[in-house]
Amino acid sequence: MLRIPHHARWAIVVPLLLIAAALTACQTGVQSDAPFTTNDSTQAPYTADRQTSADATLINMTIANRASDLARADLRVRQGQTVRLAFDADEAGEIHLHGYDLTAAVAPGQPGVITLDAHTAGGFGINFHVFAPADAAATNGKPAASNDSHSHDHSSGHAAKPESIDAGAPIAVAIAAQVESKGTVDVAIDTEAWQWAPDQVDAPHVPGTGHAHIYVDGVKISRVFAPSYRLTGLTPGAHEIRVTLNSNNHHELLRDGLIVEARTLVTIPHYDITAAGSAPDDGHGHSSREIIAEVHLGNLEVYP
Ligand SMILES: [Cu+2]
Repeated sequence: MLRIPHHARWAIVVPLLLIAAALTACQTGVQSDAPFTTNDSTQAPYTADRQTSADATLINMTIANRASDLARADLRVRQGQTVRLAFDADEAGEIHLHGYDLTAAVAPGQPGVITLDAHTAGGFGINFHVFAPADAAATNGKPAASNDSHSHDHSSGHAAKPESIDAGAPIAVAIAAQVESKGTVDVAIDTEAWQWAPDQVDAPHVPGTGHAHIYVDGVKISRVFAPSYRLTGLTPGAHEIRVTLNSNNHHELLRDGLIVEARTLVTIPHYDITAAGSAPDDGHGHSSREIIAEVHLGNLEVYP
């Protein structure tokens, strides 16, 4: 991979892709590997797990071991269509559709989706960025909790970590993270079939009630007793936020055998962590992330 600035790189590569696409289009008549029809979107020359309708094309990609399960022909769409790319990954990271310059965060159990109006023909790289984990050695790498902090961390306490138990109710959780300035993130927690029970902490399990636990990059930060939580002190870069719903006695809860949890990736813009009050952001969210792997998953080929 060329080590030149992100935007400069695309100033070079996009024109090349457009030229390549033009050349490819000229050769469509003699290509034998992957038929492409321009007059009937329901004729389905595709082999992947996808559906095509008159106005939208849905493509589902599964990423395992940093590789895509889709063949080249599966990533062909017609110019002018609305395209919905859904990514299921076994590792947290970010999908980047080059050219259109669209991104989506993915994590295990949390698919990422990129929706685009394929107005421009060409071949557009789909890359998977994997970010460095939080630096456990750095003292500022550990985010601080600003509320609901408990001195007693029951995940590393005297007793063994409680086993997961069945929720006993059709509970569900979803989270939305709002990145504020200087390493602060507001996390909104949306629950179904669930009552927050802050006064019942440590009491026996009551189906459909309890509290939550919040983690950053796999490290437990705090118990949560309300549908919003403010994280502070996150370092610049990418972080995974995870929230589990827990019984009063701190078991992780299972629904249909799966832990009831929600995850999301956030990117903290650069700010000066040693001098509070200084200008926090260079305005370019990509600049501070340390990408430890960039995997090319394929090209979205938009045909005229
Ligand atoms: Cu707990």
